[in-house]
Amino acid sequence: MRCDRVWTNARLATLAPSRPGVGEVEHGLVAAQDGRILYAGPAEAAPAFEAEETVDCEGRWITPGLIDPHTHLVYAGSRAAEFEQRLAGASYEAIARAGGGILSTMRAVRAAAEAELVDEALPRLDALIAEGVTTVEIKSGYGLSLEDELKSLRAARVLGEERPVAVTTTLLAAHALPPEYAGDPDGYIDLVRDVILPAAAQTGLADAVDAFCEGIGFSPVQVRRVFEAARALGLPVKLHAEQLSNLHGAALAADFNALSADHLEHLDADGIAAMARAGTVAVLLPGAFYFTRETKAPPVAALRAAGVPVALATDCNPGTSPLTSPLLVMNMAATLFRLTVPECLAGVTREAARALGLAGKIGTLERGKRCDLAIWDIERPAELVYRIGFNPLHARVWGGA
Ligand code: DI6
Ligand code: FE
Repeated sequence: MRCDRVWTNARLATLAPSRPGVGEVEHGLVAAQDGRILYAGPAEAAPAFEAEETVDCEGRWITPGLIDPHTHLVYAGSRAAEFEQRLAGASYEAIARAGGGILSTMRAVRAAAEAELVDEALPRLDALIAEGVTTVEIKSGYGLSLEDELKSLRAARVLGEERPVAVTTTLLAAHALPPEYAGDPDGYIDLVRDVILPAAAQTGLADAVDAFCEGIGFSPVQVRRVFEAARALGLPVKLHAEQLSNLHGAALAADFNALSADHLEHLDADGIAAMARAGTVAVLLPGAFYFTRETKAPPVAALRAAGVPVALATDCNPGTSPLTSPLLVMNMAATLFRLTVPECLAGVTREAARALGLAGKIGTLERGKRCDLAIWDIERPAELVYRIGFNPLHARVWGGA
């Protein structure tokens, strides 16, 4: 059988749901044609391929390309000074209420041209790519006006053209209250619903809609209004929920068949049951948990028992998770949240794809999926989770190339 490329002499972690654990194949082979996986499985069961190019993996491990399903990669400026304030005792919420936090990044984003946003985000994107990321979700949410939210989404799209990586975009206009709407959050929600959301939908700049449901963000009633508008426009939703307190945001998200509810440290049993019924993915963000010194971990055992799929993401953002390492995310998820190695690997591949609504297209080594591979210099998959600050990526393949 003819094909473009085969990778031989590899050990595979297919993450295919039909196989146990990481879907290990000891003597594996992957074949690609037209950017898609034609075969991934045991070499002895493979058809006889006639490939344009054969890559000998010399026993290395191949996993699906990694997927980061929750980032705020597009922003300007730095919050290192705020970090120093926090080290001196100020809380994240106190800094936010004093006009710092998200609003300080908003000022920098508003002042930046689209090309500057791209330039500032590229090193962060490159750091993800260097660890095998082949798909990344990027949110707006630091513009907080029509013009600046669309500018941020355009910058995210440009990032996907500048690098060999798939970018999905999320409109997070309901992230914080901009100063021109101080005292009038419902007025800002009107703007999001009636102006920003329709514009993002019409221009095709948003693949999904997100909101920050929190005391320092927006109330469940306000989030519901945003979600109703998203539904009317045919856009899927997801939610920052139960990060700092329990406002029952996850259940609200599940009511709208959300792709995911994210953070979830303060999630309760009703929220878990609602997510399980709706098939809403739990996206855990151990970087933000670590960086804000949160002490209440998300209810991982209960999520597992209820069969809620669990994904992992960097939450890369300047305020609570200045993190661009999916490998460190896996280590933190194992150490801080007690995920197993297969759960960590599924969290950055198969379940991350599901959290983006792309489960049929990416996230596992299975026939028909886009040929996104990460090839690692490791002896066993646990090394990807176990080591800290070490990157064993040997090569990365995006769309077969
Ligand atoms: N939750 C977070 O952790 C980030 N946004 C959100 O909704 C924080 C964003 C920031 O501080 O800049
Ligand atoms: Fe976030």
